[in-house]
Amino acid sequence: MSKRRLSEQQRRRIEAAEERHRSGAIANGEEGLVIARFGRRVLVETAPDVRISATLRQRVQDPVAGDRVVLLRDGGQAVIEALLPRRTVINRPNSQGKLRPIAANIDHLLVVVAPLPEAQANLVDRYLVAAHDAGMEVTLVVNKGDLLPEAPAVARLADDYLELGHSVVITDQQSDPDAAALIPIIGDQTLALVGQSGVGKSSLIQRLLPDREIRIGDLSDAAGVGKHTTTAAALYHLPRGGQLIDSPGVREFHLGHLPRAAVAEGFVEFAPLLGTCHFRDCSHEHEQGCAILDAHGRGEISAARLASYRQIVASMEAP
Ligand SMILES: Nc1nc2c(ncn2[C@@H]2O[C@H](COP(=O)(O)OP(=O)(O)OP(=O)(O)O)[C@@H](O)[C@H]2O)c(=O)[nH]1
Ligand SMILES: [Mg+2]
Ligand SMILES: [Zn+2]
Repeated sequence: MSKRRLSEQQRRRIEAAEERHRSGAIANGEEGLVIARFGRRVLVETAPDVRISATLRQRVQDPVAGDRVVLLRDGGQAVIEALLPRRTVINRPNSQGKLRPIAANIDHLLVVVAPLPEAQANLVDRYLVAAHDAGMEVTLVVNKGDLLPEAPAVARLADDYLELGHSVVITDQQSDPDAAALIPIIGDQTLALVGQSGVGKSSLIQRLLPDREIRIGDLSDAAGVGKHTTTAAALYHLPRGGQLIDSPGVREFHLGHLPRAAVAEGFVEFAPLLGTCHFRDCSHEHEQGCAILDAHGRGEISAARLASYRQIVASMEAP
C-alpha cells in the first residue's frame, strides 16, 4: 500500500481502469461449475472430467458448491474472477453466527432424516419453510428405514408429512442398496442433501455412486455422529444425469430472518387459509376469527405443527 493518499480523481481513475480490466477479463474468462470450496481454494469443473483448483480473488464473494463462476488462467495459475448470479442459495450461520452460503443453484432439497439420530419435526419444518421461501422443491428422505420398527415416533413423523401432501421416500442400505427410491426424484435436477449429522447423507450418495469413494461416518459413538463427518459441501454428477450436493450435517438449522408470513406460507396446510383471518395482520396466536386457530380447533391443523410454527416465529423474533 502506498503511503501517499490518492486524490479522489486518481482513485476514480484507478477504479475505472480496474473495472475495464475486469469486464475484459470476464469476457475472456472461462465459465465453470464449483464442485467444492476449501477456504480460499475452489475446485472448479470447466468441462466434463476437467477440474481445476483455483484461488479466489479477495473481492469475489463466497462461491460454494453449485455456483457458476468465471475463471481466468494465467500460466499454471487459475483465479476466480467473478461469481455468476445464483438462482437459489442455501445459507447457514457459521461459528460466529453470521449467515454464509453452503450450496447454490439448487432445484430440490432432500431433507434427510433417520430413526438414529432421531428425526426432529421442527428441524424438518425449518427446512420446508426455507425451501418454500427459496422456491425449491423438497422431499423428505427417511433413511435407515431398517431401524423404523424400533422407532415408531419417526414412522409416525413420516406418515404425517405424507398426509400433509409432501413427497416422502423411505429407504435403507440393506433393502435398497442402490438408493433406487431416489432415482425418479433426481431426474436431471441439482439437489442438495441436508439434515442432521449421521443420518446418512453421504451414504446415500455412495449408494448412487458405488464406484466413487465417499467418506461416510462410523456410527461408533453414542450421539450417532460419524467419525468421517462431512466438513465441506461437494457436488457429485450422477451418470444418469442430475447432480447431488452433499452438505455437512447440522445440529440445528437456523433460518435467516424471514417475515412471519413467509414462515406461515411454508406450512402447506396453513397456506390456503392465509389472508382469510378476521384481522389482516393476524399473528395466529390468540385472535378471534383466526382461520389458523379455527382450523386447529376443527382438528385440521395439528397441535404439533402449530407449536412448531410458533417456535420458528419466536426464534426469528429473538434478538
Ligand atoms: N442402519 C443403517 N445405517 C445406515 C444406513 N445408511 C447409513 N447408515 C450409517 O449411518 C452412519 C452415518 O452415515 P453418513 O453417511 O456418514 O452420515 P451423514 O449424514 O453424511 O453425516 P455428516 O457427514 O456428519 O453430516 C454410517 O455409520 C452409516 O453406515 C441405513 O440405511 N441403515
Ligand atoms: Mg456426510
Ligand atoms: Zn390468524
